[in-house]
Amino acid sequence: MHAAFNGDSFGLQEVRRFHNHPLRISNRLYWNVYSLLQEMKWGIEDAARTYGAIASFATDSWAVDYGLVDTNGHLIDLPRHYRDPRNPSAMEEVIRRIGRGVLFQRTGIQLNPINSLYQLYAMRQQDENLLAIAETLLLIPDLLNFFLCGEKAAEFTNATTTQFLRPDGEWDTELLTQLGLPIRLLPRIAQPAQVLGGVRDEELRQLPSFTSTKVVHTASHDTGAAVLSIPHGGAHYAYISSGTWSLMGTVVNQPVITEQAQRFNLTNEGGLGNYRLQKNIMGLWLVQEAQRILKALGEPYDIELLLQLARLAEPFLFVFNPDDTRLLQPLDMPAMIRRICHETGQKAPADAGQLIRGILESLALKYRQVLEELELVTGVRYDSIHVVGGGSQNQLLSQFTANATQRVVITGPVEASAMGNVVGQLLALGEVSSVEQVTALIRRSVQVVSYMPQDAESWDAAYERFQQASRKQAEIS
Ligand code: LRH
Repeated sequence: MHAAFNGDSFGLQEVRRFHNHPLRISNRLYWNVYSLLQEMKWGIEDAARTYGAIASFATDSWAVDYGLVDTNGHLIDLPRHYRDPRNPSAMEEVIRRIGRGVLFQRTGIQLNPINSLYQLYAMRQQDENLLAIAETLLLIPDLLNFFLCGEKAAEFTNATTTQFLRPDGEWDTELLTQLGLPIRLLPRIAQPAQVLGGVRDEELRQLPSFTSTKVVHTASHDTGAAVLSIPHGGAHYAYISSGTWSLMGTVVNQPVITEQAQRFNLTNEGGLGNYRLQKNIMGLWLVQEAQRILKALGEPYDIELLLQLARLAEPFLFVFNPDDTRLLQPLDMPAMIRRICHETGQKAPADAGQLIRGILESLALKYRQVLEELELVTGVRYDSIHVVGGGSQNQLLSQFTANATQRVVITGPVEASAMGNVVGQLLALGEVSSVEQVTALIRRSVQVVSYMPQDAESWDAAYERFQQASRKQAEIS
């Protein structure tokens, strides 16, 4: 994305869009980070050709995944995908050794098999040889920054998602040592909204005026960036950063590390001068995977068509907890959902419309549950829910969310992470000077669409069924 700031507001133009498919080799899941780097470089070149001199650029990406580099700066292996099947058992083992309560209290982070801590532990169990030659662990945006500018650092917002950062913002070397994980891998921690360095990449340096382009640390965790772009009016609000995941939470000043937060398995992820008290919900991954299988079966899979079919399908045919760990990486999503329907004594979806409707209704009901948990933990009632990110374009889900929660849902911006990314750069470059200024700037730059709650009664009844099904799922899985 290219951003142009006129001192008052900013606009974004898409420069280049590319797929990021996981790569499965022998039932291991990787990210092709070399192809991401190449696409990024082409994107930067395209932007420089079209728009001329570029003041700065910054990278944000999904959290938790990392690459290991050796003393000569070689990437040792392709970064593993957080959905790699090795992680859930590694988490169980770490829990056995350290204890659930201790893990949460030391880090404030939700116990989730995707966290870097469990990935690193799995690596120690299965690939100790790779670990032995590693010098530095770099999360995905840190790794891409290293490729482009040669600097090694762990940007704070993303580093919190590793689950080996303490609430005071320092690495938890004691926890790693207890698990036999090497602390020599940890780079220095760098705060967001600061300049990291200049461009070292020889090809990029050949671009006009690129020798003065700065590489900046924005909030490099995409969710951290997305939440910076919420056009809120200052009142109490909850948010959903909606995409492959649904990240639902609220912004707090300090991590909330209480027994209740632990019981609800909430997380505290680092932001720009604040934290996000949040739950990571399985999100539109369920729909994306359903689409992949429908396509393979030669059935309709276009999202607009599926949403039209879902609109016409019977309401509440089945409801389920989308956070069932079996849904993290099933090879056949619709089959796994049908299995959950049978296990919970419900009718299973017979066609694509029913399937998609049930998924969206279940997500909305999950949002209600998480909203209730957030409100219990903070003691605050949230009058509105801001939905940002690609999923905010899904009108059916937005209406369901308003209905299930009986709160006003305000959607937009769609390109939330990109907007937040830009804001981090404007702060780093001194173009804006405070988070308050940022929100005013965002409100001037974003258009929103609101949804009013409807059908309270039928959604209340469905919520009862959702809770029953969730309890049953917890017994079985
Ligand atoms: C969303 C996200 C989320 C993480 C997940 C790995 O893209 O960064 O915040 O938990 O990806």
